[in-house]
Order: sequence, then structure tokens, then C-alpha cells
Amino acid sequence: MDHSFQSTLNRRAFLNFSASVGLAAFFGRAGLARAFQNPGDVDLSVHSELPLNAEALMQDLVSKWITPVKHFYIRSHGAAPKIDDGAFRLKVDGLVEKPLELSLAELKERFKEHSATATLTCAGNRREELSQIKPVGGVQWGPGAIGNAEWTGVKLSDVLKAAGLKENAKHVWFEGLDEITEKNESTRFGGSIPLSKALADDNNIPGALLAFHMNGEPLSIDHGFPLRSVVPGYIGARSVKWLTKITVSDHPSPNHFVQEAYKLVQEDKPLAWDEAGVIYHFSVNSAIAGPAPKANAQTQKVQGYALPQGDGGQIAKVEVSANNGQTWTAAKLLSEPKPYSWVLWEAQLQVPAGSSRLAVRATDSKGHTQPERPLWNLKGYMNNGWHALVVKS
Ligand SMILES: Nc1nc2c(c(=O)[nH]1)N[C@H]1C(S)=C(S)[C@@H](COP(=O)(O)O)O[C@H]1N2
Ligand SMILES: [Mo]
Repeated sequence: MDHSFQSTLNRRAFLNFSASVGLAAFFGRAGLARAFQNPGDVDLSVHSELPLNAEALMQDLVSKWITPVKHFYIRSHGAAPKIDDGAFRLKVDGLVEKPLELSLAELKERFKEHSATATLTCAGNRREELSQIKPVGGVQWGPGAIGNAEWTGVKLSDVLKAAGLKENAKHVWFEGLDEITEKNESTRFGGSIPLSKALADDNNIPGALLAFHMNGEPLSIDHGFPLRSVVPGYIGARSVKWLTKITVSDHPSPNHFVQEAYKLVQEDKPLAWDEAGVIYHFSVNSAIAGPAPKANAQTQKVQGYALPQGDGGQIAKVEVSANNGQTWTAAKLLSEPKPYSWVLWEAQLQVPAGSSRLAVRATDSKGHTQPERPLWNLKGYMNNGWHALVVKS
């Protein structure tokens, strides 16, 4: 019997990539290597080369709980700045008793090193599916704009304590060194988190890390060398790369990427933007990687990832369906579920002959679960509808 499986989503992504950057770049270690210190360091599908936006193929992504750097998506709004780590300084200012200016060496000397595993995902992950409902602008991400890494650095809370917080401190702003052109104006990439998140410590997962290592190696240029914030549970945009300034304030950062981008709105009207809240934590989510093409039985093994909502719960169950959600089969979780990190899962599914639509949905320990249909929004953020894959057998 001939079984040919095909992901309509992946195929569409493939067409987009090839149209925009050419086939060589899609397959493209050659195309990508230029952006890296060492050629051959990454193995990703490229959406755009400048700025570099690239995601992993699902089969690569679901093969390891800790995502190797070469398979870790890259999302940059401008060119990656090349920073001399000797001259680099981190400034801490705003509502603090003693503003700080620290070299990388001082940061490492003065504060205790801390490691935490956390999943980073772009708010635009799975945007491409929203575009199938009604086109949205921006990078047409498939389900690969996500990765799980071990981050090592110092706790933001330790640095803030050393600077001494003033009484009215409520928010912490981050600013990167990259220059981005927005509407013909040059702006810096910025993020913002509530102070309560910055000071949180949930089972040894700090609310935010100032990280210099990813999976035990210095950050690569594209992932933010020499320093970035990592905010477990929050959308990737709050984990600011090439981090050079931390400002403590009584209100969230006015930066474009906090106040204008990354909001869930249905229409482009000033009131809609003003009324929409800033997105902080990510939503519960999951995705299926296709079964192996050589699979040849009615029972198929499918694999994927599932991410708990970023507010501290952990994955409670992952279910897959081969009949549009009439019946569900529990997937086997391949690691112990933890807050702020994904789990990989696998399931044996009875796939009827012909064409079927496999779907997955995850539920976390706080009861957050994925809706059948995504909430379409103007900027294409936070798609967490059931992820589906059409297979033919
Ligand atoms: N300075 C800076 N930080 C940034 C960005 C950026 O363009 N500039 N992109 C953000 C977004 S939208 C995401 S999803 C993550 C991606 O991190 P990664 O490229 O290491 O995967 O970085 C965030 N931090
Ligand atoms: Mo993002």
C-alpha cells in the first residue's frame, strides 16, 4: 500500500520561502552561514535573510527536548549588531538608589551564576495558519518559531536588589543595541515586564535571567551575544537580545515593541491599539510533526510538542484525533512536565484509509486548553487553535 503523507502547512511554507529568498536559502546552510561566526552552525528554514528570520523544521524540532542552537529559531527585527564584549556595558537606571554600569566581567563577578531551562516562542508562531483565514502581514511563521534551551546567566532580581529599588518601582524595561527602522525612523528594540515578574522565583526558575550562555555555550550573535534577557513564560519579544540597558519605572516601557506591536487587535484604529493590553505570557499550545513518510500501517506514530501557558502551569494532557475531534487519544509525554518548558509527546493513531486530518490539543494543570479555532487578529499573534496536519494513506 502506498502511504504518502503531506503537511499542507509545511508545503505552503516551502512555497513562501522559495518565492521570497530562493531555494538555495530554504535548504540553506550556505545562505545562513554568513550570519554566523562558524559556517554550518545552523540548520533552519529561512523566511528572510536581512533581518534574519528562520525556523526549524518540525521533524528536527521534536527530536530533542533541549533544542540544539542549530535548530533554534531566530527572530530579529533588524541587523544583528556585532558587539565587542570587552567594551560592552550594561546600564541599570530609573527608579533605583544606585544606578549601575557593569562590564560583562563585573556582572559575572558580582552576581551568582544561575541556570534555568525555558521555552522561548515567538508570539507570531503559527501565524501562517491565520493567514489562511485572512492574510496577515509579517513573517509567515509555521509551527517552528519555538525552542527549549538551558539559559545561564544571573538573576535579574539580584541585579535589581544591588541597585536598590525605589518604593514606586513597578515595571522593568529592557533595551537592545540593535537599530531598527520603523516607519522611516530608527528605533531600538525594547521590552518591558512587571516588577513582580522580575522578582518572581518559581521553583528555582527566576522571573527573568540576564543570560550569557545558551545550552552551555556563549550566545551566538543572532541569539543576542553577549547578553540577553530571558523571561520564562513570556512571549519571545520580552527576551531582549543584545541587552544594554535596564530601566526601572512606575509604568511599562513606551517602546514601540511594547506599546504598538504585540497587541491583539481586530482592526487598525487608534482606540483599538490603546485599549488592547500588552501581551506578556504566551498561551498553551501544541503542534504535530508529520509521521515518517515510510510509515506503512494503519497505525501511525505521530510526534509533537506541547507548551503550557506561560503563567506557571505544566502540561497535564495532550490529545490527538484522526477524525476532526470526534474522538481523542491520549499522547504519551516523553518527559516530566514542567512549568515554562514544553514537553515532547508521541502517540499511536489509527489513521483510516484515504485522506485524514490529524489534530492535536494540549491542556495544562491550570486548566488552560486550546480552542478548536484560532482567534484571528490583525497582527497574527498567539495562534493556539488545534494544530492539524492532513495526511493521505
Ligand atoms: N534586541 C532584540 N531583541 C529581540 C528581538 C529583536 O529583534 N531585537 N526579537 C524578539 C523576538 S520577537 C523574539 S521571538 C525573540 C527571538 O529570540 P531568538 O532569535 O534568540 O530565537 O527575541 C526577541 N528579542
Ligand atoms: Mo517574536
